[in-house]
Amino acid sequence: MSSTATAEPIQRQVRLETPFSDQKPGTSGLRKSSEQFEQPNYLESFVEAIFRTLPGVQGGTLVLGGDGRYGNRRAIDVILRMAAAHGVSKVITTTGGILSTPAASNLIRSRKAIGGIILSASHNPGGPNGDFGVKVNGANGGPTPASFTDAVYECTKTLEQYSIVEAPTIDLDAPSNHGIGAMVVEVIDGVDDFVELMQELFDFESIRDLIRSDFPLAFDAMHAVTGPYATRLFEELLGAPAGSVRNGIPLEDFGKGHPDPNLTYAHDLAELLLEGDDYRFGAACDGDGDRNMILGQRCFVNPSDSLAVLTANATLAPAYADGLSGVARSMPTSAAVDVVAKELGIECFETPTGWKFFGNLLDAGRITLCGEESFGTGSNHVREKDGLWAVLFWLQILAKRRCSVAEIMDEHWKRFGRHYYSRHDYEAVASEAAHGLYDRLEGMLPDLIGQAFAGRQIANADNFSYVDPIDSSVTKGQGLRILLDDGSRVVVRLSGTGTKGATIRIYLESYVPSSGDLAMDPQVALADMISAINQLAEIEQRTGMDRPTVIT
Ligand code: VG1
Ligand code: CO
Repeated sequence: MSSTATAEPIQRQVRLETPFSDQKPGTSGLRKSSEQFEQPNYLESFVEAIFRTLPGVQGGTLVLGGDGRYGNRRAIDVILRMAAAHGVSKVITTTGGILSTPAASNLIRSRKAIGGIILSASHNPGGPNGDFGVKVNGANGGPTPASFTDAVYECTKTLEQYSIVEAPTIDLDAPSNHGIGAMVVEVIDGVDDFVELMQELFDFESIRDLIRSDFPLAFDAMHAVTGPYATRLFEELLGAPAGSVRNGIPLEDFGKGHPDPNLTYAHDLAELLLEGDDYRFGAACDGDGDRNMILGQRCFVNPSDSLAVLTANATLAPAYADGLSGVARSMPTSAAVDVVAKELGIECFETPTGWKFFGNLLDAGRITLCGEESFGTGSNHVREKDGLWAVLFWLQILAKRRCSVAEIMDEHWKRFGRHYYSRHDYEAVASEAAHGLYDRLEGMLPDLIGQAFAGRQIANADNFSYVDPIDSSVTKGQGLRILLDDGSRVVVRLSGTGTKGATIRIYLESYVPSSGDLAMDPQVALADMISAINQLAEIEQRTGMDRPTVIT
């Protein structure tokens, strides 16, 4: 145990005029380029505002770690020294600073911490030319609500100094205990507690049997945070052969990749599963481990469908054997889960985009599972979406049902009907063009009702607004919805997580009952709606792009 006995706080003046002038109130944490984070006092100013705003800092326990990207270790060093200066009594951090977002959520809850600081820009690329991020989670383990981020923003507007101590950099190479002044720093293996939790939720014995029975699988960690977790889970505990986990070593620049588990950025894995026959199951997670993509042999599972399948099969996992209290999905996520919830007779909630909106429902016990179309699925076991949890859940279902992923999907659609679904992203659009397109479409909405659209009629059109069922808080302006008379719909949103220009997201959904054609290519099934929205919103004229950057 090393200790710096005299760690007196030093006040440093903040030189930047308004360091967060372009930080939008309401966004969770701060996600910017690495270059911006390297400006003098930039990280420190934001962290100061966090420590001034978070309840219980004096004498409290804090969880700290990140996805291993460039900037992770420097940020841990700065935050530890600032935590000591603010009277935090203990910081729990991890070997190599490696801690996935769901594992952090679990630690905050199990160690009764006041919250956690997670260093990640999630699925955005990393490295000196990539992005960095600082996320703050509260005592329930989940992303802090808008009221907290707004208060941090207010604080940064008038910030003039921050408080820090001088202390040698703590060695993160092995589990150990340290001290900075009176503050204890506990370095633990960030994988252990998470793996234990997974063993409580799922029947590892049955998954092990499945994997032993000629069931080759490929997991792509994308050189991001899930590598060490996946190696422990799949190769060491569940008996998958060495090499089943690909790109399993976390790298500061993610091997120059884009750690976003979708068909575009996890292309190598997608090709292995969709064009070859060597693997029965494939999966990938994002930079910080909260997203998941599920693939079967020649079968891609749409994330909206994944939530519906987990809901319909939940009782196959020990943790959910007694059934679910309810489910929730974000507004742009397809209504596939709604149909299952109706049949199960449980409540189904529709929330704005972003995991923080599930927090109140989970805390109140109103929902057990929830998910987003953006490859996010989770449950009440933590307060974040959880990529590896979703992968294990799928393996659990396959272990009990002993059929292929494609068969699970076919049977699901035969029972509940199919929600054809696709998301088209136009990335790095000039900000003015994107806002111009969005504002124009929003202005048109009232006049669209009753008009023809893709051979159908527009039944309703609005900008989604949400009243939280637990605390009655209202969140407005969450996305433009065009609802057609046959239940199909198009949603248009602007991304809140991009760092270059603006990203326009177009979500398309059309329902076919179980008696209809269930085997179409979604792009074909949705083709008329795709061209109708492209025309209506003048996408090509206004963005100069004749196709989306990413199609899911
Ligand atoms: C995107 C997704 C959203 C998700 C958010 C954070 O937001 O669409 O569903 O909650 O990323 O995910 P946006 O505003 O860009 O559409 V992560 O993996 O960064 O924690
Ligand atoms: Co993420």
